[in-house]
Amino acid sequence: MSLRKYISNKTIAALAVIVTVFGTTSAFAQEAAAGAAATAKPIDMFPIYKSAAFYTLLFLLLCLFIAIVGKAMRVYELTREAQDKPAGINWNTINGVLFVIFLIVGLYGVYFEYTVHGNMLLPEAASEHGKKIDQMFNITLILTTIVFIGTHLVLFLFSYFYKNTGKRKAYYYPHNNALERIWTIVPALVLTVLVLMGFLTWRSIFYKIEDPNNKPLSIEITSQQFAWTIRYPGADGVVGKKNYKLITGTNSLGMDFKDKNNLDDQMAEEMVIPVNKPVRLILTSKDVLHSFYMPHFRVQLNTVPGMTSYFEFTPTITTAEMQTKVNDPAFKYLFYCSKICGSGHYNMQKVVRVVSQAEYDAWVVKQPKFINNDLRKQFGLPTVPDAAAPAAAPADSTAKKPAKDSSAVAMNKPALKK
Ligand SMILES: [Cu+2]
Repeated sequence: MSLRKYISNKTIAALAVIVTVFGTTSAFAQEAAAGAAATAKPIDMFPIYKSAAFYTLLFLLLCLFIAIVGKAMRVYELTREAQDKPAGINWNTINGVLFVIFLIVGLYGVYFEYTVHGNMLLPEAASEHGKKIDQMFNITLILTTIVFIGTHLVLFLFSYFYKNTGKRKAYYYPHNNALERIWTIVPALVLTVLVLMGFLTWRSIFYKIEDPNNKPLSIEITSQQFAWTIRYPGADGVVGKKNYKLITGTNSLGMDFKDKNNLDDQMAEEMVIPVNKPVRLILTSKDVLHSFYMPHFRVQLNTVPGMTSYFEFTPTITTAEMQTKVNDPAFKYLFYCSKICGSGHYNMQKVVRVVSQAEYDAWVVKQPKFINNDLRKQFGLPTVPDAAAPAAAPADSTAKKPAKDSSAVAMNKPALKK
């Protein structure tokens, strides 16, 4: 017998497969039994489950399994064909049933996402404009869910009910103007409404009419790799000018102390804001693009080097109130960087505390000033004897100035004039 004939002999091939399978299985079983006998305690599989190689092998094994099943079926069909018997497997029915299974599993997945992961959504918005954003989010979610479920029911059930049975012939239906109009106009109208809502909400957030009786509190936030600097305006309510050319080891923000508005500016380790009072964030960056992100307040805006951006919002729920709402006494509002800005990006977060006006007033006077004697000397200002102490006392006499518009932050301008 030639080698070719020897290999194609069915009986021998089948025997070889059985022997190989039996041999490998028993070898593995013996090894496992020996392993179990030698080591009394079970093997720690945790590091294996964590490795990528394990899942790669598992995936390859699954592919191999599918390939073997596929090949076996092909052989079965070819054998029936060669023997002039009718096809053994009705693929149309199998495909139809698979479509229905996919529909059921998929819809269960949607239900799971809405209930289990839906519970992990952010709590209610803690700011005035945040309610509008949540409303838009919910409307969009409801509309898309209805369309999603409707189209998927139609798609998969049609595939099941109208599968080829050999008894029907497909109806040739190339064109229908009425249908074309409906599926163009309806989505266009829905999208127009959604886009307009977004546009109007955006305008209401970014183009506010200032209430003279409730002027916003200005807070400047400067981002850098990988930290935030929070600057409060001090007693004058105005955040002073700064210039990147003045940045030194002692003057990390490059504050221009020739601008008197800078003399009472304070630094803070956390952002403390009074409830129901508008806050005007002045956002700048020292190096690369970062993104200022306060998820609970639905606030997010990039901080861009060389340019100042503003975001005004009004917090409506204090930290203590939110702790009761989410039933977590350790709850804290935070702000983050939401732009992948480098290796320490994950570390860019700070605490936000929303408190009553009285608590805020008591806190803010305790915050230290940016200016110190080194900076005073540098800018030719008279030094004060006890500069090390935090500025609990009222601001310097030089800093007294009536509160004007807080938009006095004009980066670079003084330097360019020189
Ligand atoms: Cu960042």
